[in-house]
Amino acid sequence: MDFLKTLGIEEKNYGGSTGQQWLTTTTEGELKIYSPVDGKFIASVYQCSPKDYESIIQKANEAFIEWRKVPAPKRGEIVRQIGLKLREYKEPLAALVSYEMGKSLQEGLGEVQEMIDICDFAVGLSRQLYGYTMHSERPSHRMYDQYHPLGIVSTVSAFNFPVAVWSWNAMLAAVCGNVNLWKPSSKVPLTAVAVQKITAQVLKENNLSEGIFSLIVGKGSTIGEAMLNDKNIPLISVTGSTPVGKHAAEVVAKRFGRVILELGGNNAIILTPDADLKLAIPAVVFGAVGTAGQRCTSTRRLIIHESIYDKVKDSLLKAYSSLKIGNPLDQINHVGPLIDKNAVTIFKNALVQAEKEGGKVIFGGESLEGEGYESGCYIVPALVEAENHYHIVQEETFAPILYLIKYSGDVSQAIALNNGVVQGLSSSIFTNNMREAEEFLSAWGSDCGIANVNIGTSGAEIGGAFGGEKETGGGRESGSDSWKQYMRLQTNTINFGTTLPLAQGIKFEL
Ligand code: UN1
Repeated sequence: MDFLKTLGIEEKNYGGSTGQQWLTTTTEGELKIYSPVDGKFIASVYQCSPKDYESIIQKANEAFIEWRKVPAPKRGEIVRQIGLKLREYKEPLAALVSYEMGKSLQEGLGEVQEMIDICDFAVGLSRQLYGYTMHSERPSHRMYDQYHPLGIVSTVSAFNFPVAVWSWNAMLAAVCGNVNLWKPSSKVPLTAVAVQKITAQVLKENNLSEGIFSLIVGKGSTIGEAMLNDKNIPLISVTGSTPVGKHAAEVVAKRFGRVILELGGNNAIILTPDADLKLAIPAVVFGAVGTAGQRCTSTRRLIIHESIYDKVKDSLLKAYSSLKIGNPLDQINHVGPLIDKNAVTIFKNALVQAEKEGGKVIFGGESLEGEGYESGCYIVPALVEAENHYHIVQEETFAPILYLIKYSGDVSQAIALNNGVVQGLSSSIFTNNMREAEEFLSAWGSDCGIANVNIGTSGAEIGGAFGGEKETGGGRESGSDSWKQYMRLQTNTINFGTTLPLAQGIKFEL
């Protein structure tokens, strides 16, 4: 495992850092990380104590006082160097992402590429933190708005994108003048430790203080709760399940903090009679089985017009039969393991429930045993004929289950099914019919944060805003103008005249 050495991962690692300095607590429990790829022990990480949390916050607050004074393009220069450093470490970091999380090496490389891309995006952004100027209603007055940093921005990331989601938040937050605190998923803390060490090199090379990029590995019940309740953190970005996000939203709202929520998705692809199946079938299969169905944007429902239903079903059965399942570091395989054995149980239970509700599993569902499958986390992706209203179809099961749902009538019927769930992250339509495509994108079309035509639901580019509506939480990360959430908007009015006219024409004379 050369990549562990290259990344500075020891057999035992500390879980708290303010930059280059690491906190040395060892009494809060040790997370022993086993790879879902082969079940082998990789390394362990010590969790932080509430006292560690306090000292990290103190350092971060001190760092913010200075960091906010650094001109934004100079902050961008630091982020540019982080992007260069990530390019240097792309291969080993991708290998660790794949080995710790279980996604294919190609997807691990893609995830690190997303980090690099968001660095480039943030560098450009550092010269474009634009506000508006307005014309004042009063003579000799100038009015404009500007964006200021918030303070400590904290990112709580999920296991499925162990590094990219942090970078979407942290790189934007950093050029905006904030300092960052990262709480990674306890299932994949090693990649976070590795990234912390990479960023620390850049901070050291630039003689920057501790506290600009901090890491805390710890329990949700202590550290997570402390963060949610802490007025020192004006913004928390949470990626995770809907119940986790709901709790975070409630707690943070009580103290008037801000949240960016990127929660569950239940993403559908619509196949209309005009769909080009040469494009659609690979997009559906990648969307459903890529990352073993563990992306927020994974395709979970396929809404197929009855006139092409049998044809689509046959093509999918054929495609699924040719899937190679196994070690994701071996490029020949399409599908790797689920994150852990608990996820396998959840996958199997979902299939049982789907059948109970009247669904029919027409492919897959088995777990794999024997040579190469020792971790017990490998399963065969499932195809299930189902109806949209089943309870299990309404839920996000974080596994490769694709529900085939038939529709009749026109595209509005399909859109109603697409929208007929509580989540609202990603959605797609495959059609060559311009009217169908435009209706899908219209105000009465898809209600999701992402709506695509003739491409799948997953694999969003970093340049667009990423997030969704309804129980997906409403937050936006990454591209477009998501950066505005990491800043506070201030309106400034300046009187350069010799009188004091009041707005709204009010007369007040002394
Ligand atoms: C996630 O699953 O949390 O659109 C993020 C995609 C990736 C990001 C997914 N760019 O599939």
